[in-house]
Amino acid sequence: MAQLSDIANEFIRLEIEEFLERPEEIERNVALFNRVSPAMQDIAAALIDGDDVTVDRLTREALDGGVGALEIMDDGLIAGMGIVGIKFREGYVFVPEVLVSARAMKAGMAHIEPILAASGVEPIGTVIMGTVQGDLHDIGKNLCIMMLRGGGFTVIDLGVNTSPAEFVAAVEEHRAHLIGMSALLTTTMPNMAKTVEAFKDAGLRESVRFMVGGAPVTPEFGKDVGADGYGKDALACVELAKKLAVEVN
Ligand code: B12
Repeated sequence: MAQLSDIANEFIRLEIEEFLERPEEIERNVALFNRVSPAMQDIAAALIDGDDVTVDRLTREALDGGVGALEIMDDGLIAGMGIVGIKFREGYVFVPEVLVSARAMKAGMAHIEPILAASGVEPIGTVIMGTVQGDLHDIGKNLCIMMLRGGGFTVIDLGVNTSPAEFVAAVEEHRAHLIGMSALLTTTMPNMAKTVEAFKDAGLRESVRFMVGGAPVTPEFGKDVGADGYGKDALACVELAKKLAVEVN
């Protein structure tokens, strides 16, 4: 079994020791950081520490050293944000600290995005993506957008706090058939259902397919709100978009 003491990065070891309390989260993170390379641990540590300059430098160095963009995204940036999320939930850090880590994440993503977007394939279709009304979280949505663009989709990004009417208007304007909704708050998840309803009211429900995602969203919840599919992460989002694109093309 993976041991805490086997994790190369001392900062990560201390973070797990000091801030993680739930046995399943300790076990998951010990296993995760034992699996990822020391270079990815360093990126995760700098992100947790909110050090955007170091995240920027380490991401560039890793890419120059031949590490894949996806590996950096999953094993460095998202892994680090996972710890930040737990510290936030437990009240060890607050909104300003999380924003500083989010800025560090953006510094790393700035190098990764062009690589993921440069696959040069013909557009498969247009996806309208937005975080639902009342919700300002956009890191996960932006990762999905990067991956969708890299996977050959044209993406219209409606940003955060997107009302049902804005989703409908964007679909009409861009003649799109795929919609991706992101929600990170249990209080905003019901706005996914409201958006699906708005499409029914506009007589457009049959011509579009809905994808839903975000940390608190589950496949069951997706079914309940009348979505056509749920994706657990950005890779799953692209797979789902490809599957649904076939249905509406
Ligand atoms: C960063 C963060 C913030 C930042 C957001 C910065 C930004 N630009 O996004 C700031 C500090 C602004 C913030 C604010 C708030 N936050 Co906040 N935040 C987080 C945190 C720590 C990380 C979220 C994140 O970026 N994760 C990393 C990304 C990569 O993961 P992801 O979003 O899940 O996305 C992945 C998948 O879900 C999927 N996916 C995402 N979207 C989609 C869409 C589709 C279509 C598909 C297929 C897939 C998909 O793919 C992504 C990539 O793999 C989470 C904790 C957590 N563990 O989630 C809390 C969290 C979401 N926040 C929380 C709270 C409470 C708040 C505030 C209310 C705090 C406050 N008191 O003000 C405000 C709300 C503001 C608002 N109205 O939205 C709670 C929500 C609790 C709940 N039950 O609803 C959480 C869970 C923390 C906690 N445990 O308490 N937050």
